[in-house]
Amino acid sequence: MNDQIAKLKEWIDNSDNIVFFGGAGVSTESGIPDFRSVDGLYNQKYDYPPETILSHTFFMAQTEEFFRFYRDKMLCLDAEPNAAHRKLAEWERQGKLRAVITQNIDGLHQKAGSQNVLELHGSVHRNHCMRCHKPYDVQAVAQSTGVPHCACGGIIKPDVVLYEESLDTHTLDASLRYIQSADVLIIGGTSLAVYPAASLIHYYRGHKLVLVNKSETPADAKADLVIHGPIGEIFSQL
Ligand code: CNA
Repeated sequence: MNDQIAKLKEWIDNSDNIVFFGGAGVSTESGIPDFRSVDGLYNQKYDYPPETILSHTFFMAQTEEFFRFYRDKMLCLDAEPNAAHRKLAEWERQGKLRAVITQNIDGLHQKAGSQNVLELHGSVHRNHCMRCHKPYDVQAVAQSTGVPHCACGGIIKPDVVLYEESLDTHTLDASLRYIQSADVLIIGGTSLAVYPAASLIHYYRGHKLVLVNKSETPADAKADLVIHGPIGEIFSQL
């Protein structure tokens, strides 16, 4: 492990075109649970798996149950960035990192100081009325009960990309461009199981593809460097 971390450090020290692509595993050390390494957690309290509850069909059909789950599991407003978020923000400030591309919706990269964050799946911090499109902050959802409503009577919907919904094309295109031209691409804390986000890594053309994950991923065989472990702990050594 130490050799691998030393190798990664060498690549980072010598690059000014690092791109990071991450997922829920980046925030577990901040106390936010991911989906796939906590099997069965949601089933203790909910009748459906998270992918079902967080789908467009479920949102439309069982809106109140959606918000019960969403407030309980997806709104972790007291969470603080960990060493991984902070290191990425530091590399950006130093002119080494071009972009953070994330599947997370928790806003922790921005809280750590990152400026160029591409949120493929949106953010809990942005919400809008489905009828009049008035924007709302996260507190409007967090402090409401049942289904949150706008003054106009419309439902307030979080700007998160639910299963069955399409990704924002501008965010997707920009992410592709960063990955295509990256020197070092670090992929961290993602099971690479959710598409189309997971397919982004196929656009990388360089020779420094790094995977930092607690468990194996489908891309391990393709990577130039694989480090299995907790990303915050690993990044704090860089
Ligand atoms: P996932 O499918 O739950 O996979 C997480 C991966 O991270 C797994 O392979 C874990 O082994 C790994 N992992 C967990 N903790 C660590 C750690 N400390 N260090 C390194 N690796 C770790 O999550 P993905 O992001 O791949 O799946 C995509 C979904 C989950 C996206 O749509 C997210 O929006 C959604 N999600 C987001 C959050 C959040 O915003 N924090 C939380 C839960 C789920």
